[in-house]
Amino acid sequence: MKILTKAECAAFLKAHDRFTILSHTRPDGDTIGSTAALCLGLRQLGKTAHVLENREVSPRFSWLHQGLTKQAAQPGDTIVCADVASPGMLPKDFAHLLGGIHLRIDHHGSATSFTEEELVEPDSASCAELVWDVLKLLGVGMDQPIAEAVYVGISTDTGCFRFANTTAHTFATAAQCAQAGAKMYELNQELFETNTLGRLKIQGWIVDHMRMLRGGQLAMVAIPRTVEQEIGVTEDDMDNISSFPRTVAGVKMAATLRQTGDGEVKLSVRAIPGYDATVITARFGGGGHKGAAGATLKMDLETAAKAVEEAMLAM
Ligand SMILES: [Mn+2]
Repeated sequence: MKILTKAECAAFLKAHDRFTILSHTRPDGDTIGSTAALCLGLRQLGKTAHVLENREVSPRFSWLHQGLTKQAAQPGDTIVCADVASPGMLPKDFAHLLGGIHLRIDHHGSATSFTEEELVEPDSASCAELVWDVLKLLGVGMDQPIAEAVYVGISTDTGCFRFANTTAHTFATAAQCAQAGAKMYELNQELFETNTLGRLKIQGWIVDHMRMLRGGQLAMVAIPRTVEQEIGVTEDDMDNISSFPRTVAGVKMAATLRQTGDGEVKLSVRAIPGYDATVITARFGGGGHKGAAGATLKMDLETAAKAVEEAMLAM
């Protein structure tokens, strides 16, 4: 594996002509925005580029891939993945490409190398701003579709410029998006100011059932599958729901447990700067960032809740 600078990454892209671009499983705005922007930028340079259709993309983001997808990579394609931190983050549909991925563009600090070459900048708030830096080096002009793809990546990975990862560079890139005509008000309304009824209902349930520990500094909630079924929430409704209990005043760290199957619980921990969410998830074989981390627990919900509570109180 070879580590590239932005300039070397640009040179690599310039030297190839036919691209298949991969996004990650449970795709978020950054992986969809990054792959869309990269595809559009390469096409602007006269290259043949497609994103590989990711069947997990929700309607919130699928419009960004419209007109860019193909069903399968062809032999001889240069394969690039964006915002994919580890082989485990590739969708199952893409697993057969493992070992044949040429380039990875990413911003995850905890990443595992699994491609021939990689450009990884952990200080970059989003993968999308990194992709744009590389495209700019190639002489790509920011048009409205590229601007909106980059903006969706940046804004979703920074919680609309509120998270601690937001930098001056993040704002500078967003300013270029604005200049190029990205409809920021409409995107912000849709991505950050709109709730589904299902999401509001599960938030209501969380408010009624979360437990406050250590004088209100820690919060935790365990959501049985039957509750999700009764309310009728979709995965889209539950997207990033774990950041909700963290928003209660005084809470430094919050743990959300979802019963995802019989004997399987998904744990998500959110923490403010100065606290490390991975301290909790590492105990259960998980990982992530200090501010946001996760793990899968092979136990029933009650046992899992007890174990997580013990882990939090042991901090
Ligand atoms: Mn990202």
